[in-house]
Amino acid sequence: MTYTPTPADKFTFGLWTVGNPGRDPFGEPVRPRYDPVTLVHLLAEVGAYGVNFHDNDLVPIDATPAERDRIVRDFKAALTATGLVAPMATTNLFSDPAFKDGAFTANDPQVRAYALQKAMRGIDLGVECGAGLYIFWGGREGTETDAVRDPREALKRYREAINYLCAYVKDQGYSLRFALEPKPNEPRGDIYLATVGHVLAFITTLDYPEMVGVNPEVAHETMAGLNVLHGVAQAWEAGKLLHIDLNDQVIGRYDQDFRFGSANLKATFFLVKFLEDVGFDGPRQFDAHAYRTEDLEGVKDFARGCIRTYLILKEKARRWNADPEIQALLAEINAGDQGPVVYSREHADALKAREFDRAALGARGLAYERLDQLTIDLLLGVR
Ligand code: DIG
Ligand code: MN
Ligand code: MN
Repeated sequence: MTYTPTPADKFTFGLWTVGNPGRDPFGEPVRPRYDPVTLVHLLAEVGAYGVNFHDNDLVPIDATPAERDRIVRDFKAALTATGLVAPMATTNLFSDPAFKDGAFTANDPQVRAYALQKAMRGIDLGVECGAGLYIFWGGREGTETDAVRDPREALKRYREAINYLCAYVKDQGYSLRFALEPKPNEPRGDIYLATVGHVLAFITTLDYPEMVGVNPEVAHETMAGLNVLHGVAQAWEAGKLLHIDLNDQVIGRYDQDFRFGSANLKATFFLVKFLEDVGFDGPRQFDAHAYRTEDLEGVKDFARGCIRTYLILKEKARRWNADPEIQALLAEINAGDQGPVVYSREHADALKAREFDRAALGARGLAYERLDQLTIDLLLGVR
């Protein structure tokens, strides 16, 4: 196996990932800021299918209209030259000091209005570059103290903004869907819509829920102490898994956005297996960045590593699904399964009258240790 990516894998990176200059709260940038065209060519070199961007990753917030047009023209030319696409775009509603108290949920109505304007312009830019999906990550939509606003007011403002922007997309006739990206905290002390579950519930309250899905991120669900696969599977089952941010994370830490699979290999394996088993057809975005220790070659190593690990685990998943001992064990474990239970008066009466040997139920060995060790053996390359 060569683990060489193809466009069919739909691996994407944001400009902000391979373009991350390595600044952190305790240190200055360690890498130059590369222009979007350079980054597009870097992503083509490592085998990406596409490149995503925040409005200001591409067009500086203070660019003149003429500068904007030139930048967009050069970016689209680089896409054409490399064959890359731009499937997703988003708005930076978190860097500028104007958003220090949030954007859509800020207490200042002028800030909320500016955020809507910036989002509409970002949507226009994304559509102009070919995006079919627009992500909202509310990095500043939160608090350090709940003295400042009732959380219900925050949710109402968030809902108004998403409803307004859905209406804008419909009015413009754009073929664009939205995906909300949850995160529990950082940069705000606590962020609204903290997990996949919060977002799935929130979507049901919108005017156009059919236009809105979820963009789970591995690091963010992990920061919340949750099983990433369970959230992703619930989003999928709800028909709301429109996109996914792949990276890795050590629990209990700030958002590390590590190279995919570099921290929790078994959890990453089961996530890849799920995405491949269900035939997830969305872009697989690596929303991650290289260690601060790296130079440009190291950034390429990082990007190649994200891709390589995904492809290795995709092959491991194929082998897990074909492994006779693993599949025999699964068949044994699930032998008694009689399919869905559907209520009827007769069924309920019979079930209430049934005798169960509770001791025997508790005594049965389930061989999960053997099944998990076979998985570990497979991941460690000894089967
Ligand atoms: C961080 O996880 C966020 C931002 O990078 C961006 O808005 C979003 C898009 O994937 N992820
Ligand atoms: Mn993150
Ligand atoms: Mn993300």
